[in-house]
Amino acid sequence: MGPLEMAKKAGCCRWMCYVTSFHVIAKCFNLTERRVHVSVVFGILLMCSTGLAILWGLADLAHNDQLASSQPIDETPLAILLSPAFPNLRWTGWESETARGLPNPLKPVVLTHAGDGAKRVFVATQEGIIHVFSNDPETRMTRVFLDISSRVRCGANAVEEGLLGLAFHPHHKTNGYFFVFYTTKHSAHKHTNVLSKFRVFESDAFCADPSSEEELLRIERPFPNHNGGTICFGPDGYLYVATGDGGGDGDPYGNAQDLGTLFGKILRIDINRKSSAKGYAIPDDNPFVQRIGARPETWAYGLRNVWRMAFDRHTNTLWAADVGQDRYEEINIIVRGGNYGWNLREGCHPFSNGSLEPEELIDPLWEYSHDVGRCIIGGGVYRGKRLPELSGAYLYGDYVTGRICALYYDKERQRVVANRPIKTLAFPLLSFGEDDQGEWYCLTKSATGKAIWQFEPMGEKSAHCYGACGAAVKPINEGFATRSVD
Ligand SMILES: [Ca+2]
Repeated sequence: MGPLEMAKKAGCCRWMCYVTSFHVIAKCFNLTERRVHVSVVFGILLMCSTGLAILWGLADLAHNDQLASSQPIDETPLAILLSPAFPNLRWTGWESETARGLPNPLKPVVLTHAGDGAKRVFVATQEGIIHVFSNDPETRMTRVFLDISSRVRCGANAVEEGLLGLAFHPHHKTNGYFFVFYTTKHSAHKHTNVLSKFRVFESDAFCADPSSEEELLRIERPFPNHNGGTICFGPDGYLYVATGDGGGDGDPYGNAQDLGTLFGKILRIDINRKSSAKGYAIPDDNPFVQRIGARPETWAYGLRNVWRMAFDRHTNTLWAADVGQDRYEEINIIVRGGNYGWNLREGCHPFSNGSLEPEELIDPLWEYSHDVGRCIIGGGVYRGKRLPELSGAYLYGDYVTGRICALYYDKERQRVVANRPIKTLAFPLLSFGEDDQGEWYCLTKSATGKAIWQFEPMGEKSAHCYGACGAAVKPINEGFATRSVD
């Protein structure tokens, strides 16, 4: 029942009650004709007032709707801050300087878990080393789980390349498999990404066998930037892969809108089966399997450079942050077959001479302009226990400003209701990660090795440890060029 029907029904019921009551009263008390006429006049007056009540009700409802649509977004800072998650942790094999005395910052880009209940944390660095350690704040030393740095291309002139993705097989506990997405040195083509499967040693579940690599997918890229690189398993058991648009400014080849390429997509593949020509199979219900000329791996498209996507472990919704180019950074909920607009649109705004109508494209549920930040770092939906006020919020940040926020999305009303900043040190944020308990961390480039940060309630000590509130945007001065990652 709509608002109009509700108001009418309420008003009419009231009027019928009044008139009926007067007739009953007149009959019961055997009133004279004159008195009944007076009653009728009085009834008419009541009817008019009931009509006014209907109009009043409608006006009230309209006012409420107006309030709902113009309700401001809550942007008050959260009483939460970041603190070192494993303050005593040392990274096996890592030194803060190279042998030649040059700075050698730690660059962790993935934090995840094996889903096996063993309470281990895995952290992958961009240069190609995966560390593992116990999920205990007192942990003192990592162990090298896998070192493929000799295979990973991660140069100073290609800062977006390297080891970019890591995901454990849903049945890792029994089969020992995990998957890695990286830029390889072993290719005649300079910029080549591979998706590979590895497994742990049968004799040691805490150590991966470097010789177990099985390459599943190889993508040769025209440019070194926009590699995407996030890989994660969905609740359906399929592997989702973000590819990036192939690089260059403005997606010069129109890859993201071209269903015939793997660029600018989120792929969905079945790594438990193999088709005749591929290291994986295509799920039958992928959206473009029947379309001639389309790559059947495609799950969603029109994406520029998704830097981190993650499934909400409660709702199974896939959230993806897409890095913008000139003006806007955006957050999307990914649906089957969705076209997210790039390079016809940037955020909710036209880009280049796009020909598709906006209604054919899915706008982000949230965007921010380059006045606020320049390069979004996606996190995920918080479902941990330590911070109830974050429950259901999507955590994300910005590489250039270091700003971190919790975005609260009302699924029923399909609107963002809050975007609340979290106090930070404005450090060079690289990524986010979730442990097996559903707690989220953020990862930063670090000269000291202090690179994993946890969210914690703001206590008294925070006032002494940290300066201005994280709501204030401060630039980073660790030598990061504004566009070094885009
Ligand atoms: Ca978009």
